[in-house]
Amino acid sequence: MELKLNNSKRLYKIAERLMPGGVNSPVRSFKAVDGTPVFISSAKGPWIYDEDGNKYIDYIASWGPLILGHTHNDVVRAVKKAAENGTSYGAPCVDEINLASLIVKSFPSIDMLRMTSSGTEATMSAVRLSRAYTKRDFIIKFEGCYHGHADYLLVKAGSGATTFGTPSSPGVPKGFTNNTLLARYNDIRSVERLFSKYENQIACVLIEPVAANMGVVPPKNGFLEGLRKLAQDSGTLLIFDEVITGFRLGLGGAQKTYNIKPDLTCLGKIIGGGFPVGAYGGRKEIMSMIAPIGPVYHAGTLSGNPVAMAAGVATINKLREKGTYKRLNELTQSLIEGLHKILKKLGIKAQINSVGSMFTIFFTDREVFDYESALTSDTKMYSRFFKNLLSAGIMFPPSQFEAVFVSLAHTEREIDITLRAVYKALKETASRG
Ligand code: HOZ
Repeated sequence: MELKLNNSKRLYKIAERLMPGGVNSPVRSFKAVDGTPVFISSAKGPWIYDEDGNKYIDYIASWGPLILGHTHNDVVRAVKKAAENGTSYGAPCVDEINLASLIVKSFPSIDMLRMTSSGTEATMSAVRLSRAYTKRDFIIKFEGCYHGHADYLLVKAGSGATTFGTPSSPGVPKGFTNNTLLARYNDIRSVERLFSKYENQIACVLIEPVAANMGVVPPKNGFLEGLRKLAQDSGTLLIFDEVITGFRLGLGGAQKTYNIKPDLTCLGKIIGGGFPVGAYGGRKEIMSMIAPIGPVYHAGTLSGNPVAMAAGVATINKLREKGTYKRLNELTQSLIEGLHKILKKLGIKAQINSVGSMFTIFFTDREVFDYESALTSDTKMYSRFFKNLLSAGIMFPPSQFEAVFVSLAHTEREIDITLRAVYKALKETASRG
């Protein structure tokens, strides 16, 4: 059944004249799935509504932040109250302390942190800090991991960079990436080789502890432990980019799940409750190098913005209620089990990688454990699946190389509707193969 999308199409034509690709962030353009984006008019709980009056069960969740679902009452109330008091002060406010305390309480590796306005700024600033702290220049990143769009991190980067075939962006002078060393996710040998080649020269190992920007790729047993040891032995800082996993996998993020203590942690998404926020933090001794108490510069007019802080505090307070993650993970598990059954019934070869309440379906018969294996998936098939699902009222990410997010607003009812839609969508996807 074709969706009626006249208004979205009309709006997209206007948007295309005003913004590259009609959007302010590439993956949401639907280009990767050979379509044009739906324009959203409102959202509530697990549901999202477009400008043509269609409604969808949303599994994008604004790419991760909306773990409580859309327009959660507590968050909206907190935001309204904060905004009525003042939208930005450029001066300290109490909710900065409240949010920072909640983060410190949840992440034992963080004594002190600094707020930013995005995850990109958080990773950029954490890398700068690691270089200043170690007095070294080289950094290690992993193929397929995405850490925002700082120049020297756009090397074999995941997310939109992979989706649109430019994992290493033009416009980045070679000199800017000369100090970025690439290793393979889940391949500790590739990291060991770099450590022996660049002995005592590596400032940090930067990683998404659960990769989620080449689709979801969990760490194999021992991989994160191996990184921790290599970094420790070489005076290198281990930086966990938990922009996606922070407060998604549990209150203590992936570092709690896998019991590894990084030196620095980057956060974003959920800690802003749907507003633009990032943060980086770690041991006091390292964080004390940040201006104004140390020489490493970092600043931001909207860093610690009172409305964003209030949204973050309301979100985390809700997440701290008993049984939250258990319910979220069980619900996700029932969706994933249903998906496996459908795939089996229809004889479709696919891998589902999942951790907690996030997962990705890869249309490949290979195990997906790194960038290369993620790239074996049939993106054309994903694109057909995405479109069939959308027509059935289910919004999955419009790219193979992203994560599906379940929220606390989803219930068994939405999971049932989703599974029925998935069955039809996959049947059609396979029959038109
Ligand atoms: N980089 C985000 C996904 N990993 C996409 C953000 C967006 O388009 O909103």
